[in-house]
Amino acid sequence: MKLFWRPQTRSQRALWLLEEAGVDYDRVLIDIHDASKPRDPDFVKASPMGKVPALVDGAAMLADSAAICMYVADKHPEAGLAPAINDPARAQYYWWMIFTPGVIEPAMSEKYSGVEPNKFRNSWGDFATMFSTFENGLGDKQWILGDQFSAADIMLGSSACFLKQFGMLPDSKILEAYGERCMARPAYKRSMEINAAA
Ligand SMILES: N[C@@H](CCC(=O)N[C@@H](CS)C(=O)NCC(=O)O)C(=O)O
Repeated sequence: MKLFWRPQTRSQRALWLLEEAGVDYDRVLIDIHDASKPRDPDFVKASPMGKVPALVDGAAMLADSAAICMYVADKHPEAGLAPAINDPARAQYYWWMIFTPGVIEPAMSEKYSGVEPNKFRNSWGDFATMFSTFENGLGDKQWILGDQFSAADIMLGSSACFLKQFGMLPDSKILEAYGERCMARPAYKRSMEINAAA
């Protein structure tokens, strides 16, 4: 597998997932700030929008951190990062995997840009609803699906960290503690070391 990535971006999620899965992969740095530089043709094919992360795995190729996390977690069931397809927990897994790109990120972007929310029109509701749904969904559980860490925690845990980094995390003991649990994982730490060394 070849991961196209850039430090300090959403690539962090794919790195973290690959480190959790413990699989072999190569990393290829992409300069997202200068699209005029020639780019690896595999990256161009895998990421039609020119965004990182992207992944190429033989004939399979895809972009988007959530899609990559789902792909690798399903391809490597032995890593235990996704409930089995016929496990009822799979339903909540889907919901929470989509919650970051479908709800958290647009709500963050709307708030950050100072756009007037319209929670009935917009599919992400609004920032306050996103936040209470996230917090209530986690409740007193260790991970979003309960005791079992999954790829959904990579999406949500990284989002909790991004919210904090952008100074957008409202007072929340639940999400603060969740972010800290995520950051304490050895695979998360390895992914941050890879980021720092690039
Ligand atoms: N939904 C995508 C978003 C990816 C994305 O926006 N990546 C940014 C970096 S965080 C990027 O590559 N920007 C460069 C560009 O748009 O040209 C994901 O989660 O992977």
